[in-house]
Amino acid sequence: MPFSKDFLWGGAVAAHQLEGGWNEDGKGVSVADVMTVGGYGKPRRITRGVVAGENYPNHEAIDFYHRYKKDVKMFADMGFKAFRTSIAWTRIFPNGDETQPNEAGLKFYDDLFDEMLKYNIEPVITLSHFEMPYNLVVKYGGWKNRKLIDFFVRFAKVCFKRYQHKVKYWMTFNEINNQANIENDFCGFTNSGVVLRKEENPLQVLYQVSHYELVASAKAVKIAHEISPDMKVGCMLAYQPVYPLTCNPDDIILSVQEMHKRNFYGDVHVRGHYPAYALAQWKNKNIQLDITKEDLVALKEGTVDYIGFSYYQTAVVTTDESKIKTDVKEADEKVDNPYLKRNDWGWQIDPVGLRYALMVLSERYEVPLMIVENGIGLHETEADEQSDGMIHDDGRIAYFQAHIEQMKKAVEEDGVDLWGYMPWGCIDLVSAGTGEMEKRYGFIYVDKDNQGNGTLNRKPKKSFYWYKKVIATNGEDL
Ligand code: BGP
Repeated sequence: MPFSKDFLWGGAVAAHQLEGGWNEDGKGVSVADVMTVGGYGKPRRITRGVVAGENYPNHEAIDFYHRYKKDVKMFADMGFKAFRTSIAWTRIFPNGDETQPNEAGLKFYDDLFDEMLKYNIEPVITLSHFEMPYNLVVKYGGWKNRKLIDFFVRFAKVCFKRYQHKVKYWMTFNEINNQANIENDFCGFTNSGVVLRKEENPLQVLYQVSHYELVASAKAVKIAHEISPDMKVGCMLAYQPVYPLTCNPDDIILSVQEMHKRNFYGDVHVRGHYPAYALAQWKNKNIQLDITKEDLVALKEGTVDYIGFSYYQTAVVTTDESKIKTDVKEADEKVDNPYLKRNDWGWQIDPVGLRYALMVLSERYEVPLMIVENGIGLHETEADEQSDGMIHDDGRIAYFQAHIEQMKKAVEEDGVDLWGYMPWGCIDLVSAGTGEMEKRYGFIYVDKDNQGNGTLNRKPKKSFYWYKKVIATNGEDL
């Protein structure tokens, strides 16, 4: 049996994508609350403050805030051992810069964690998942400002202290490396509250913002360990391996350079210092950063206990310009992998890439790993229901079968120390990228459409029963 008996089978979500209740019980406005709906090829926009009728996707989301007891019960019915969600920073510190937390916000997560623990579901908690107080953007310019370190650390400390007896597994920033897309408004804004001005050097901003976040993360890790050595704090990376298109040595070098962009964050989080390739790049590009001696000590003292990562797809790079598509926006869509298919949103489906990611991360860092996101977005509506009243999401089942097979190999044949598997969007929720409901990932269908209409009723899909069997057999019966 490849998986240990306490393997954390479960599912993953993020506060702003499912909770709703965006202005209830003292919650402040977050960056997610000022995003518009977008769509495939149509990026979400950021409005200046909340604009009525524009920002609805995350305001109600799927109303988990009021329905969590029933949802957690459904997760328990599936046999979940773990459930990954995030704490909305704005429920705890509505503006981000106050000194006293909001008790009503803290209580919500106390109740949620109690509900999970009632069913022996282990909470796996991200502190900041594409979300932060909007006030910190308006007043301080988001993570461009060093002051954010203290605000985040205060928030982290309050959470660690309050939930130390309920939450063992933590992660600091969701997909911290996704801000390497800082030129893409969506990623820079949601990850770091950063709006890039024309006169600014994107790389300078990227690394300065990253530095402050890495220091904040390291300080949080150290504090968590001081509060309770039982708490395990990880980083969270979007891990998208990059393949060279050919064995042309120039393609190989390019693929390694592309991987540096992704590994940079893991390198600092796990090793506690900046890698040589980053120092060389900063020197060559004349990037001057505000880094103090104390910061470097903090990075060393706050290395992570494990790596949590999301895996959706791989990408291909080449130096052969004739193979690079010029009519697509997303970097991952520019070069096709002739061996792989893409989903409806252009994401390359590559189960073997998951094994590759596990091998590379495990060899590079020698720390335990946790897959905290993986899955496929599909178009599904109630019209797809079969006579048994269920949506037969066979495509999702096939996707997971193939990925879990590779996960098994990584554990059994490659010796990877894997703690858990938490597929993304285990219940349909608002897509981070498009702001739509239409890109569904769930084992559970939620009745709501892109315009925000629907009963919000929940219904198991066929994959619900399939995943239940997988968990019950500890991954033996796929
Ligand atoms: C990850 C994010 C999630 C999630 C997922 C799917 O990058 O951490 O928040 O949404 O991707 O992305 P999307 O919703 O754009 O399909």
